[in-house]
Amino acid sequence: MNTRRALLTALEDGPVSGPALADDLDVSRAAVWKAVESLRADGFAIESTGDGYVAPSDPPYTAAGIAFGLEAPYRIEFHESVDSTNAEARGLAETNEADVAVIADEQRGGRGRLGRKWSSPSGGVWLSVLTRPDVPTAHAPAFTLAAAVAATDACREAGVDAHIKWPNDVLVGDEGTRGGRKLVGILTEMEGEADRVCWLVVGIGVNANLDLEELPAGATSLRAERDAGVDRRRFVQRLLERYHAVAGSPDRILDAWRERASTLGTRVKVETGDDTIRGTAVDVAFPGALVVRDDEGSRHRVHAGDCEHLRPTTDGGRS
Ligand code: BT5
Repeated sequence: MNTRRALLTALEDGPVSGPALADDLDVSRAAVWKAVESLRADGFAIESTGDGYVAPSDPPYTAAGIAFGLEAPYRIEFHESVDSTNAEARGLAETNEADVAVIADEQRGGRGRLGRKWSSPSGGVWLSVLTRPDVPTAHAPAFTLAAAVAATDACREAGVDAHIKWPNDVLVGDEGTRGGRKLVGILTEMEGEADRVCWLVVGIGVNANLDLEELPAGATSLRAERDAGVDRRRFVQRLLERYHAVAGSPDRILDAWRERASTLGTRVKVETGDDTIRGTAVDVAFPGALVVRDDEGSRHRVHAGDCEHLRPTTDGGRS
């Protein structure tokens, strides 16, 4: 662990003195001082007191602030503005990094699926997690489901009653024909080698502290839904902690997804590119296929596509 990270970890347990830390880490006092200064430069205002160094009471929304108290094993890379956190994370994948969360306040070229654009003004949570899970490439869609579960939980904890629409949308409300107002979008990208995942980037975009005027029609934000902004630092910590926990328990992902999904039990229209399937969504199958029963009673497994909810459900499997 580098000195900066070790210092952040040590500060979680209260004041720590420079000499004690230098001893613990077997580094020079100058190295400890350098780490303190580098964290301060990152907005993490460590105080020097008679008892030693003390963490700021209100950590900022920066790399150091997010890393402080985070119970997930990701290195945090924070940017004020980037083209796309997914593109940044892919760049890191080429340099053999793993377990990094790239987070930005603003994206200038945020990306959706199939070349679509993702509006990403300052104030949102735009985040991509780079991991190297040792699984077959065919399992990659399960990580999209895990991200949807994690995002739903983080939004619910923030007081917004979110639910999942297959495969990758987190929505609020059921009105209209599309299944609700879109709060979160997820874009998973990966590279495989010999049928094993080499790297996986799960991009999660949450409309956090944004006004509806800043977003496309049909979108909503945490701030609009709860009439107050969220603490993005806490929100991101919960999101990363949930993602780490859910993605790390592959046999529980499907059940967790089913419990939070509004798609199951709903009449849907799914566009797969070559085909349009109408029917009732009856289940989700590993690693993420939607099972649709059409009006003739035939079952279809849909692996990718755009899903429209045809009418609101009364019993659709929401928790
Ligand atoms: C998605 O695509 O929903 C995936 C979005 C992933 C965004 C994250 S942010 C961090 C990471 N870095 C990136 O560059 N991307 C990821 P899709 O299902 O194709 O939905 C895209 C459609 O949603 C657009 O065509 C718009 O209609 C709509 N849309 C665009 N921006 C939106 C927003 N901020 N909120 C809600 N809807 C939006």
